[in-house]
Amino acid sequence: MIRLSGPDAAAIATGMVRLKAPLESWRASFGVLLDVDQVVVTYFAAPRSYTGQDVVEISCHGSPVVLRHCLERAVEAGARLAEPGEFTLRAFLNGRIDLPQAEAVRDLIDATTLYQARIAAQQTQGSVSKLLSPIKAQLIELIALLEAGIDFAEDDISVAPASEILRRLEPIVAGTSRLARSFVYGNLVRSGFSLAIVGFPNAGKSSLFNRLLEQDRAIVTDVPGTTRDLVSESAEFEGIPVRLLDTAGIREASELIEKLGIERSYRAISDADLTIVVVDGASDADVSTLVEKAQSSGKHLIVRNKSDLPGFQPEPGQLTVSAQTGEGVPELRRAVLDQLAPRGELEIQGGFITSVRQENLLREAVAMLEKARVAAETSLPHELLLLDLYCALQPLDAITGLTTADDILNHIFSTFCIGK
Ligand SMILES: Nc1nc2c(ncn2[C@@H]2O[C@H](COP(=O)(O)OP(=O)(O)O)[C@@H](O)[C@H]2O)c(=O)[nH]1
Ligand SMILES: [Mg+2]
Repeated sequence: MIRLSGPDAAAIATGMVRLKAPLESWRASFGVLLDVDQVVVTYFAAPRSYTGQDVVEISCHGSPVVLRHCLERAVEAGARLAEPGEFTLRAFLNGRIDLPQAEAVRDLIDATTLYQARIAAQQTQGSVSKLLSPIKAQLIELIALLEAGIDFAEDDISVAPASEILRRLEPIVAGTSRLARSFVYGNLVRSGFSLAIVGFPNAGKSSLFNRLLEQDRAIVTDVPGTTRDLVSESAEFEGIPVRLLDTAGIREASELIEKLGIERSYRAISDADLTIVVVDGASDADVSTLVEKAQSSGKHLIVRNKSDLPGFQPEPGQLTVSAQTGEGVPELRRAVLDQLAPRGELEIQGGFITSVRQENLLREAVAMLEKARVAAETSLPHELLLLDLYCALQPLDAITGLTTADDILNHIFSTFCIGK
C-alpha cells in the first residue's frame, strides 16, 4: 500500500489513478494505476484520518516493481518520501493522539507476542493518559488553591493550612510513584528477559528447557554430559518474551569440550536476568555452591525436578516440578515472572507504563513533589511551594507531549519505521 498524507494527497492520487468514480471520504474506489495495475483507492478527508490531514491509500498488487512505479509517480507529482514515523508524528502534531499513544503505535508494530500487542493497543487508545489524568487534575487543583491564596492574600482570604496542603499532596505523590514503579513490570512486558537453566548433569535441565519451550529442542539422554554448549531459544511466559538458555551440566569434567561448556554455563548465569537451578529431587546432591553463584549474579529460583519418581523428596523453599509430566510447570512460569517483577492489582488490569521516557519523567515529578512536601512540612512560603509544584507538573505534561522539545520528538519518532 502507498499512503499519501497532506493537502495535495487527493489531487496527486487522482492524477496517477484513473478512477471509476470520484473520491469520496471513507469510501474505497476502484481504479487503474497509469495502465499498469488495478488498484483500490481509499480516501480519508481531513480531519477524520490517521494524520488529521487528507489521506489517500492506494492498494496495489504486492509486486515490488508496481509499488516502486506507484511511489515514483507520486513523487513526480509532488509528493515526497516520508521520514520514519512521520505519519504518526503528524497525527501527534495535529492533536489526533498524544505522545504515549504515538509511542504505543511503535510498540504495537514491534510486538512479538499477542499480549504485548494487546497492551500496546490499549495504550494507543490512550490508557497511559487515562492513568495520569486524575493525578494531574489533583495537582492542578492544589496549584489553583495556592495561587488563589497568594493572589488574594492581601484581601484577608485565609491561605490553606499546611495540614490541608499535605493531605492533598499525599495522593498525588502516591499515584505518581506507583505509576513510576509500574515500569518494573511494564519493562518486563515490553523487553522480555533471559533465563538460564543450570544444574548438575542429568538433573533434567534439557527436559525442563524443552518443556518450557513446549517443543523438543535440546537433546535429552540419561548419559551425563550430553549438553555441552549453550542452547538458546525464544519462548513466552504468559505473553512475555523470554530467551531460554539450556546449559551444560556443571561437574568436574575431564574433557576439554565439556570444560568449555561448563565455563559457558557459568557465564550464562552471570548474563541471564534470572537463573533456574535444577535439582534432581530423587538424589541428595549438594547444590549450595551453584546456588551461591546464581545468587551473587542476580535473581534465581531452585527447582526440584522429577516429582513423578517414587523416591522424590520435596524441599521447603524449592519449587516442585516434573519436566516429564509437566506438573508444576505453569507455577514455575508464574514464579519466574513474580521474581522478576511482582505485579499488583493494577498491573494485572493493564495499569502500567512500558516506556523508559515516561518512567524518567514520572521520577522527575516524584522528586519535585517530595520537595514540595518538605516545603509544606517546614512551612516555607507558598511561592516556593508553588514553584516545586509547577516543576512537578512540567514533566507530567511532557509525558503526554504538552511541553516537549523538538529534539525529544525527533528522538521518539526516528525510532519508527518508515511509512508509519
Ligand atoms: N522421571 C523423570 N525423569 C526425568 C525428568 N526430567 C528428566 N528426566 C530424565 O533424566 C535424564 C536426564 O535428563 P536431561 O534433561 O538430559 O538432563 P540434563 O543433563 O540436566 O540436561 C533423562 O533420562 C530424562 O528422561 C522428570 O521430571 N521425571
Ligand atoms: Mg542437558
